[in-house]
Amino acid sequence: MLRFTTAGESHGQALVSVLEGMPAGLPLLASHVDSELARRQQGYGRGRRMQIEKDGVEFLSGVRAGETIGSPISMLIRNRDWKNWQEIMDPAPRDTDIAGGLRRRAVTRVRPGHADLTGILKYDRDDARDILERASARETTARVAAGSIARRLLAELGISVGSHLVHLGGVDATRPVHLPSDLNTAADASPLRTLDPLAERAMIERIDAAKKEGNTLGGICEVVVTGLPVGLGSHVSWDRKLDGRLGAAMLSIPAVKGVEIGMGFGAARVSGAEVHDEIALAPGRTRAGNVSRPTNNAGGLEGGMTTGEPVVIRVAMKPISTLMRPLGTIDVATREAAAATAERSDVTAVPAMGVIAEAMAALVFADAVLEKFGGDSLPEIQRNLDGYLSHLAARLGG
Ligand code: EPS
Repeated sequence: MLRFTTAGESHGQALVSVLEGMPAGLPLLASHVDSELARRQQGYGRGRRMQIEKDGVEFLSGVRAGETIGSPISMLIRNRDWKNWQEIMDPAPRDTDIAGGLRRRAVTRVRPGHADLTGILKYDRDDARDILERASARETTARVAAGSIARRLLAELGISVGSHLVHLGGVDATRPVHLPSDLNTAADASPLRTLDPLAERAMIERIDAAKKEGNTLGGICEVVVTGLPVGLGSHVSWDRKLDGRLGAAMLSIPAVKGVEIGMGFGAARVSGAEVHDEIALAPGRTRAGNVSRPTNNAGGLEGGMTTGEPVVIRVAMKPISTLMRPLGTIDVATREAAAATAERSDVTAVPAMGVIAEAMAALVFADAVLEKFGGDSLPEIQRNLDGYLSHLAARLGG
């Protein structure tokens, strides 16, 4: 239904994002995308690169007079830092002098945990820059651009996507029993996007200490999607189950190593009576099929389909693999033991990862919405959703 692809190197001229399958008639301004790009650039613990960039989108196609027109939406986001990398990143062949200079600046002390080593072996390159430029999480800018349009579609249908940080570098945040109704406004007010001010202080201390040590930190964000109608996704085939589609989307984010839905791994440690969410009639809860649950341990998904309760996904990110106090490695040019390359990088990017996870969730849910409600224009999708909701309203004594 919905397809997107990205292109671009971290220090190349620009990033490109192409999103295909959005209906016509969706109001869309560059500022809708730019505000999400700005959210991704925030977060305590980021390096100097984020002071250089000020990400902004240029629509190249698919949008006219403030509305989508149903054609592929292509977007360009320029890298401001490119002007400092033009010679290194130049696509043209080099003369011998320049080639010699660039060889001396090649990245050959491959970083443990990064794509450097596996990438040069697989793609048969001598300079790990050919790998790291694309493996860089800079690419996620283009995902957030596509995700911000998916988010616009969902918003028109009453569905919202938010996130907050629940763990950083060994410090847990206490999760409020009731999340704020505008989750992102609350989370974005914190430099770490966490709702626990005490934990926030401890996390900032950890980040400062890690920076002094030349070390890096990982963490966990929780994505929450509300307003979903029951029955997106399907139980009938493995590749239509939303748990799997969300898992794949989240695990594709650089440095993400784990995903939990609802109670997640915790559900494996206790009995069924402590896990499954009991069902009661609740007329008027149309999107949930006129039922309610005292708990949401399922995280809003049963049988690969939305239940109508909030979808809750936790996403775990490992520490960034570029350490300023480098780990031991080999130099692939000299074949000697060496300290890994220490390029400028962030101490942590977990707050940004939450925004990226929101974008990926928005893309998965926009796809699931288009699958169920179809339609080539926004009004057609709205009519189809309204028809489904009035059918649901009449069921189970609603
Ligand atoms: C990154 C290294 C840093 C980060 C970058 C990801 O960039 P640089 O090497 O230019 O200092 O800032 O993240 C972004 C540029 C971004 O937009 O998120 C890496 O090696 O993955």
